[in-house]
Amino acid sequence: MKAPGERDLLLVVDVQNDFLPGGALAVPDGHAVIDPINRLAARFPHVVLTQDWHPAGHVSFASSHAGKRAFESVDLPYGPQVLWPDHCIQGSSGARFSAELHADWAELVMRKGYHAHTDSYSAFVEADRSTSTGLTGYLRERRFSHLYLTGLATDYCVLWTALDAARAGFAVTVIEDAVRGIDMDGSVERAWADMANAGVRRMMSGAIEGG
Ligand code: VGL
Ligand code: ZN
Repeated sequence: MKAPGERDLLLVVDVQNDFLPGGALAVPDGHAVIDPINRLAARFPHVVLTQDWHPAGHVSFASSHAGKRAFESVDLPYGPQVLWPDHCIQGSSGARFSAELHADWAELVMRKGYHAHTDSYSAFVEADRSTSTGLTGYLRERRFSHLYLTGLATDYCVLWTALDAARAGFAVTVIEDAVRGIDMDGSVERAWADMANAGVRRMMSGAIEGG
C-alpha cells in the first residue's frame, strides 16, 4: 500500500490496561499490538482511539448477575451477552490507555459501553443493535473512506467494529499483526471468517509504506 492519505484513518481499538497483561481481562499476547500500532500511528495523518468505558455494575459484568461466572452467557433483552470480569470501569487505571501507546495526537477518543444496561463491542452501534454511538456520522462528515483497524480484541471489539464499519459503507482493513484475540472456542478463527465474508481485508503493518 502507498502511504496513508487524507481519506485513510487508523482506528485503534481498546488498547487499555485491563486488556493487557496484568489487567482484569487480559488478552493473550495483547502487549504485542503496541509496537506495530505505535509505528502505524506515526504514519497515518489521522488516528482515532476507542475506549471501553463501563460504569460500575455494568450489565456485561458477571458480578452484576447472581450465581453467574465470567465467560458464561446470559440472555438479555437484546440477546445473548457474554459475561466478563469487571473491566474498564470509568476513571479506573484499568480503563486508561496503555502508557506505552504513543498516539497523543489522536483526534478523537470514542468511548463506548457507557450505558449501564447495554454493552457495546462495536464502536458504531451498541449491542442492542439500534443505539448509535455517532461514530458513523463523525467519520462521514470528516470524509474518511478507508478504516484501518488495530487493537483488542480481534474476536470481540475489533470484529464488531469491523463488521459495522463495512456495513456503514467504509472500506475496512484489519492489520493482522496489530490485533490479538481473547479466543474462546475458536472465536478468533470465526472472527476472521466473518470479517472476510463481509468484505473486510487483512494486511500486515509492514505492507504500509514506511510502516
Ligand atoms: C472487549 C470484552 C468486553 C474488547 C470489551 O475490547 O474486545 N471484550 N469488553
Ligand atoms: Zn467491555
